[in-house]
Amino acid sequence: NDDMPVTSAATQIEESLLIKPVMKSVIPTPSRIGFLGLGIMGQGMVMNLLRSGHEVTVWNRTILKCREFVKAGALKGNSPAEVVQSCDITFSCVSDSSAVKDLVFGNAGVLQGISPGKCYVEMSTIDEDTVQDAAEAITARGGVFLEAPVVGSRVPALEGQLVILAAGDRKLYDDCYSCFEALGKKSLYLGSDVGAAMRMKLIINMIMGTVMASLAEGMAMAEKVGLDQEDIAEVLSLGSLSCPTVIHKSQAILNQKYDPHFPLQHQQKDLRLALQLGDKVEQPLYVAAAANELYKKARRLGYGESDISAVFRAASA
Ligand code: NA7
Repeated sequence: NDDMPVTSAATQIEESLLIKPVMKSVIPTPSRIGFLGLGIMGQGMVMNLLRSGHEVTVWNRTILKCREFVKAGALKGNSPAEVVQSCDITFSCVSDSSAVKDLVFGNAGVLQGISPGKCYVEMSTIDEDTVQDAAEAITARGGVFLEAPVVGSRVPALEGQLVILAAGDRKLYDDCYSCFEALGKKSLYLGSDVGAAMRMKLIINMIMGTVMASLAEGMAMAEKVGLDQEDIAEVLSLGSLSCPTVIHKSQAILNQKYDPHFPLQHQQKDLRLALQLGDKVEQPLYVAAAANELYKKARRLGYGESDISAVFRAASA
């Protein structure tokens, strides 16, 4: 059924072979690094930490995903608490606020491994309240906290080309220098106020989500008025809208290739969280609110785990 999300393992492997991590001369910190969450983002990030010579201990809820990383030189922890106990700095990158709550406050969770001086860096994109609760609980036990959500999806994660937005403990930010060098092309410290980096990240992803939704509607309308989508994609690529998102996502729509670079359900989460933030400060968000509905519809159609470009399916339904 060609209406169903397409995720071909063969094409993903083919694509992975085309990815060339940017060669960097990183001097790895001697600190022991922990990493919780080997999803699309975590996988690329851990590979780049290992490649640059960091000692990394990994944990993932689905244990099987650790195997490839152990083969590549990682150590394996049996629980988040154990990783935090055995490492100096532990990073986490999991799906959403509820995953972070499970990870931090759950049984054998991060909190149980925190003792004075232990450092924890939250890289998932979640709501401000949750990240602040986690920060409070960790610092109350003598731990050190930094939030560091990232801008970029699967390919930038694999290539070490993310943009890291950080807020919280300044010394911990400095101590993460070699890790951030390995993971990204730029890191920004936005101050000691935990929440500032999440706010920045949500605004960036709100813009991304509305641009993608608009592209999807344009491509859907092209079809309805008898235009060739390929021509629309070409004209877009020649004009001032030519940017990696518009180029790659119009190709994804043309080729009906929705293997996840940025899962659609995470984009909808980010729009939802951005709308909540707008609500808090009485900022009208007409365009983002409309885009959010389109992503909700795409989820309903079964595209939650597909790439955000599958929002086209909701626009063209
Ligand atoms: P993915 O590829 O959807 O991966 C999600 C990860 O989160 C994956 O490792 C999951 O483990 C893990 N997860 C989900 N729920 C839980 C709970 N309850 N407890 C522990 N671990 C959990 O997401 P991405 O890598 O694309 O994105 C990660 C974040 O970066 C997200 O906030 C984005 O918005 C930005 P699993 O393998 O399913 O056992």
